[in-house]
Amino acid sequence: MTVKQYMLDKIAKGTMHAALIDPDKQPAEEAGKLAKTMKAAGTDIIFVGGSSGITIENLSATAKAVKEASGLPVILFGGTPESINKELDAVFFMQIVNSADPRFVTFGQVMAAPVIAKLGLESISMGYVIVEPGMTVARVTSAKVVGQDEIEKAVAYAMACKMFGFEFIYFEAGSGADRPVPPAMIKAIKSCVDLPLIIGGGIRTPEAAEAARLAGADIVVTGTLIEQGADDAKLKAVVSAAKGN
Ligand code: 1GP
Repeated sequence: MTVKQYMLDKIAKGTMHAALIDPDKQPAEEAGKLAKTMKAAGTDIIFVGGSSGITIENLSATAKAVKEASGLPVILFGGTPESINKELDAVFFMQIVNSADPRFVTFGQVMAAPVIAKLGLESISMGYVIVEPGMTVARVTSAKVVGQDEIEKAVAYAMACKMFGFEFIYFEAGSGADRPVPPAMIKAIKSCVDLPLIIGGGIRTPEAAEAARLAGADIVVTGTLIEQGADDAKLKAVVSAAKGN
């Protein structure tokens, strides 16, 4: 089964939880342990990637360790064209739709496409929109962030993603954000655009995870909480709230 089909099957039954593991934040062995912990907490899929410090060495070692330790599918989220490798199960072929830097809109993807084809990796297209505060990813990509209260603009971005033909959309408040994507924005996007909707950035509590799910998120992503070494009970509470079980 493809990773895309795995996600669509899960989404058809309810909201998924994805754990984001940044290969730059810990050695691969430690990443494997985090993935195993997250699998026990109920996570459905592991996203690997980050905004800086990604190399083919740390990305491939992390993807391998995560897969071996958790048995969960591993999908590249972000990263660089040079770091794509055969340890990945799939790649989110992303366009940062509101980046003002063409490297993140087209040129990086043009570099990555032949590598993905040569390795025979599954590629899943995704429109990625950065919402205020945006954090590091907004700075690195020179994004024109969507304001927390700019709901119409967020919906317009989502509609454009649909018209571009993206398979998934991701609305991102930025890793470590003090405010996640507002539930009202999630609800408005979901009511206008029928694409699988991924929400991440600043989700660190069961309340925030539940709010994203109830507003219509199909996949809720958490990263910082995992990196900060939250205890097993907290991780399980956030994953359960994201999934509604
Ligand atoms: C970042 O959306 C993800 O790309 C996760 O954000 O680290 O704030 O959980 P956090």
